Amino acid sequence: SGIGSNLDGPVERVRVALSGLAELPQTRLIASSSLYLNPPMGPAEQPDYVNAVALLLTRLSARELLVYLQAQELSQGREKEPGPRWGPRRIDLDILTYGDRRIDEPDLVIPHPGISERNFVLFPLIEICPHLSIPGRGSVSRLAADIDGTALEKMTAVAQDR
Ligand code: A4P
Ligand code: MG
Repeated sequence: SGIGSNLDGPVERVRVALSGLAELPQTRLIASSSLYLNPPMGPAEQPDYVNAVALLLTRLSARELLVYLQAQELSQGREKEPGPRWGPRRIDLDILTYGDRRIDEPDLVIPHPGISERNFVLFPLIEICPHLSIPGRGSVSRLAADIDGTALEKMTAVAQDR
């Protein structure tokens, strides 16, 4: 799962999201990455994002998982109405991959179409599962080799308390 926030205390938002993931039914949180501070993709006149990724082991179907993730977004106060494309948000929870499944439906696309271009997804993924293979696209390490990750600032425990 990919996690992103750039509003209303993003570090805390991401932490709350991680504990929410750990408490999902029929699901175990296997690993979570560091938090990464990074500039916005999309409209530049919005705050920096904090991003992280988590590895889940779950018996939920991809669609059930999506429903839970959306419920968590709402419980963190994310507005239901979509804002501008790639605009600021309190919390965004995406399913990045689901095993080796490929799903292409109007409201659920897996693997998430943005993975291969997004440094804020690839570099955190490398941290927790470097050998993860993205169906149809190769391993995260190979994908990340083509991407500039210098704008990502890994947040230390101290910096996170700012
Ligand atoms: N949906 C389809 N596939 C999935 C999936 N694999 N996981 C559908 C989750 N949802 C999926 O999502 C819109 C619809 O996508 C959902 O109803 C679901 O059925 P949304 O979260 O409401 O909308 P969104 O996230 O605003 O859409 P969009 O355009 O996909 O935004 P992104 O791609 O998530 O980008 N910059 C940095 N640095 N870090 C960020 O995290 N995030 C965004 C948002 C922009 N810029 C960013 C970041
Ligand atoms: Mg989303």
